[in-house]
Amino acid sequence: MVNKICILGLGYIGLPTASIFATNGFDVVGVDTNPQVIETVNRGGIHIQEPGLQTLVQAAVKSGRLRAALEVESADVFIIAVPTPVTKDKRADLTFVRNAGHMIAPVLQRGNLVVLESTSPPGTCERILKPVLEESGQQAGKDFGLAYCPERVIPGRTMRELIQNDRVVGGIDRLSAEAASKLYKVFVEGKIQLTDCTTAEMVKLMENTYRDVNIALSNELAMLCEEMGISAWEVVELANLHPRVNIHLPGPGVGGHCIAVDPWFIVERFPSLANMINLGRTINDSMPLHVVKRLQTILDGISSPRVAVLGVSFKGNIDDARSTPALPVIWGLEQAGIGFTIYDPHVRDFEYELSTLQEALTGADCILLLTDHDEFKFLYPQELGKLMRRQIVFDTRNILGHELWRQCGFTVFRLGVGGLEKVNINQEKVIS
Ligand code: SAJ
Repeated sequence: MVNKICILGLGYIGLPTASIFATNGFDVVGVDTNPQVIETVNRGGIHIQEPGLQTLVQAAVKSGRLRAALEVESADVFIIAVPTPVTKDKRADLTFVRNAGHMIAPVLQRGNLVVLESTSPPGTCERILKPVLEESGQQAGKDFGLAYCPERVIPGRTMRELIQNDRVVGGIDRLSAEAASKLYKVFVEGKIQLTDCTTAEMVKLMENTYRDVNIALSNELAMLCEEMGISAWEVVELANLHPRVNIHLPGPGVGGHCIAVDPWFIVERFPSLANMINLGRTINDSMPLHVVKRLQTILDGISSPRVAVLGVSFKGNIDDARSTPALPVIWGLEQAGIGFTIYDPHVRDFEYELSTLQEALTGADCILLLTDHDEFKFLYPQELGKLMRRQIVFDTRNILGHELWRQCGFTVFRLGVGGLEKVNINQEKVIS
């Protein structure tokens, strides 16, 4: 009988999961190493912006069923939802997972269940977490259950998707998988599929790797179309009319903490086998440089060019600029001696100074759009153009109304669309 759950890691997965279990009648202790997080949660607050989370945490804490603490306590179930970052040399950093195991081992009791949720390299449960937990003198499978149950939610829809999405549960043995499945059935409305730990670990990695490789295919298509003088956006749109085709969209690079990270966990384990996965990462990580090189061609002939960078978060309509492809693009501008200003309607915290839209555009020769924020779809080129020294726009997300921008005097370039207009800024437009 499960009454008490201890969740290690109160991040964008741990805190929503803790609040959902607490509001479903369990006593939940949320453990985090950050005292500010503990203080915030215990007063019913949140440190993560996620629709619906504040209400749930407030109710859970008020009911007395959710408590945050710095130390792990004995419980019936332990859920590990700690970060698994990738290092600079593209290796999985499992320090937090190991530390979680070492914190649980001293209080682990016979009949307990331990569930790892963090995205991890294949074999982490079997080879890393299991031995650490068995330092308790108990044996996984025989004395306590051990399972792997990854999340598959998208920020902004976490609360809904944690409940509605199907889930995969991998057990160190059948009983562990069934115990974990029974636990998640408390709130999961989707199907729960049972398998073993390593398969479940690989399922999570392949979900994101599929997307990364698909985006790399689209980015390679973009470079081909630039050579051919056609539009990759049109090719993707028309090819996806095929009922079994789903080509993703090109972009200036792949950011975020998942799609750009998870494939490396496979490459690290199988460097000589995971060739396509490795190449996908290489292609996506080459896009910022491709954008800078294309921009240099566009600005060729302009003395002391200045660019207004629009959007630096790693994807549209969020404020997260950590691991954003905009950063290597900006480094490229610096190396190419291209001046720049930056405007982002959502990001407040960034390595470079952020301007207002007006400040960013004033005196600029070219707009470089890097993030697909909805706000940018409603920019009015007539007014913006008056602020600029030259009216050029390089849209790497294909979200602007290009005909309107052209009618307002802009020369429009797009990632993945080549050869349509090679403009010598100081002379006549040359259609190649
Ligand atoms: N991107 C493209 N082309 C595309 C799609 C995305 O260039 O066609 C770029 C985006 O601009 C961005 C990056 O890829 O830079 C990743 O964007 P994303 O929205 O696909 O991915 P994330 O990082 O938001 O993925 C999240 C992850 N979940 C959490 O962060 C909790 C991931 O584990 C999920 O699998 C994913 O959502 C999801 O969609 O399920």
